[in-house]
Amino acid sequence: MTERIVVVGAALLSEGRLLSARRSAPPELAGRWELPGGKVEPGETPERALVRELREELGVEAEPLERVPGQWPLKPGYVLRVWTARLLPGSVEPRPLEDHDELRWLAPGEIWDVDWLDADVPAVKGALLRL
Ligand code: DCM
Repeated sequence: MTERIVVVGAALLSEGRLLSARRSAPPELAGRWELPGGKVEPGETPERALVRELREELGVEAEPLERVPGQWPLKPGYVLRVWTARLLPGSVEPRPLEDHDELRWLAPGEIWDVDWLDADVPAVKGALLRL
């Protein structure tokens, strides 16, 4: 049976803008933009993983809102699932603590100004419907 590793991504929304994060590693992905997130650990729910990854990568306290319908293949054995999310009241602003070297809040007209990872493009389109 094939293991399917779930990578969760957050479409973090604030004041009608979407957060994008520029990857600093690995070399083949560095410089491309993504929805922040990461792998779900064994025994962890995707929603808990999302909260953990946003805390680790961005230093924020956030909550998942809604699953963006669909899932998208990454490298073999990995699949991307995305939730919209919001910062909790009192959370600090996101900072690129690991994996990223720049963050941008994108207004609706700026969404396609950044070079999204291939897998993230359909996820971003889905998230935009909720912006
Ligand atoms: N990934 C992606 N889009 C995201 C998050 C991750 O395409 N929004 C990919 C990049 C890696 C894999 O998933 O190939 C695992 O991500 P990480 O290295 O962040 O754990």
